Amino acid sequence: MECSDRPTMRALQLEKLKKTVKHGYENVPHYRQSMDEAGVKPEDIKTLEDIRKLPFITKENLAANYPTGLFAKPMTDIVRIHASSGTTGKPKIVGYTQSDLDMWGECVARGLTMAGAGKDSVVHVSYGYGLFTGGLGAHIGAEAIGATVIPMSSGNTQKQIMFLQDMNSTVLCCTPSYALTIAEGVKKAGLDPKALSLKAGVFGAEPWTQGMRDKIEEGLGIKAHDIYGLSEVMGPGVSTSCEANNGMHIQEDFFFPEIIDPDTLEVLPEGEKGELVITTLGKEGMPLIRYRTRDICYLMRDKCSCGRTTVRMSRVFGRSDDMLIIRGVNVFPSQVETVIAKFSELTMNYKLYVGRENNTDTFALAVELAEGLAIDDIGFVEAIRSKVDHALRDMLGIGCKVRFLNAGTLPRSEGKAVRVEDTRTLG
Ligand code: DLL
Repeated sequence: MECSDRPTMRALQLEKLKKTVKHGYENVPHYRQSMDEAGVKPEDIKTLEDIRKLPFITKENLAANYPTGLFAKPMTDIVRIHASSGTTGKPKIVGYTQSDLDMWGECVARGLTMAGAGKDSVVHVSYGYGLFTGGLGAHIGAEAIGATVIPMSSGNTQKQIMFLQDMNSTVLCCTPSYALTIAEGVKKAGLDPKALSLKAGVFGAEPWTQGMRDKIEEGLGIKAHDIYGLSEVMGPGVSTSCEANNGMHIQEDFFFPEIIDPDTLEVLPEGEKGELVITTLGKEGMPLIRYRTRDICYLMRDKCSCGRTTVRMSRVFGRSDDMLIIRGVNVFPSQVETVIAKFSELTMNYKLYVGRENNTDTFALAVELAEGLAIDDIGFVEAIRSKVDHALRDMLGIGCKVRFLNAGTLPRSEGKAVRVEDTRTLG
């Protein structure tokens, strides 16, 4: 399927889309109601383009149907539950049938294979296990290819490094921020990353930049791959980057992607940046029809040197809803990260603080200096401050107050890094 020609793929997608829409309409009150309101029936889906007649589903709809209102199968057919945090304080609950789990395993297996993993690999999974889909998602894919899986979960970095060494792990799966924490631990332990057996990493669950990828690849002596997914839709493995490292191949026989303008909700021409909308093809437990992911990216259909013909999505630039608006300017944390990565004097451990004083937004960055550099070296700190200030202003179009910290001061991430503290909404 990953190398199929376009007509074959489109024919399969249409067949699965028709089934999904019918399944949703017949079994989920929300879909029946929203489609009735939009005046569209499952029989109206005759071409793939007809998907545009269907209403979107949003995370607010998920919250309104908490906990299991969107399940399209009875609980007796649901064999697994996962959840992720929702905006309203209640989690988003997702249910999987056995067939959904098999499909998930297939998707992650394809992603791990893109990273060179196979039956001989030792896959060290440091995503959290539990309701979060990272741990069990990477796990199910590694099992599907017959690799040896080490279900480490996250945390206890020293123990992680011991297992990486002693079990000759070849593939590491975790968040990019935790990969950096592990790389830092390897360095601190005085180990040469080349002495580890690690060859590749499959990192995702949070936005990251090329600069961060370079640091991880160098720090662990591996090739880093990007894996994307979200709990509502399945978990990791919706798309993964291949050896060409030029976008993530979407598993198109299981997911139909569209890019929309988040303001007008119009579908954008292919190649334009906007919000990713996903329709699941074949998922039984909780089918999602035109789910607004809020993730900002673009699609690429030009030929990939790896030979796969599936459409690729760019890295995720941020979310249309976690975008910060500071003094009227849209700011993505990833833009700040790109600036930080350009300075060898800085580490990728940083935190952004947004607040309000005298009716004006305040914006500050705390970032750690590289090992061996000290914040009390005033001359050095002032020189670097001026360079970082300029680079941030150039990138963001607004000023940002920079505070330097000694290496090792900020709390280390073991899962998704919390990069922003925005106190404006609290008062
Ligand atoms: O983070 C699933 C996952 C686990 C993906 C492990 C990859 C690896 P949620 O907790 O529901 O699910 O969060 C989903 O995380 O909408 C994106 O905003 C972000 N995200 C996930 N993967 C990437 C990535 C998992 N590779 C949300 N790059 C998504 C950037 C990502 N952002």
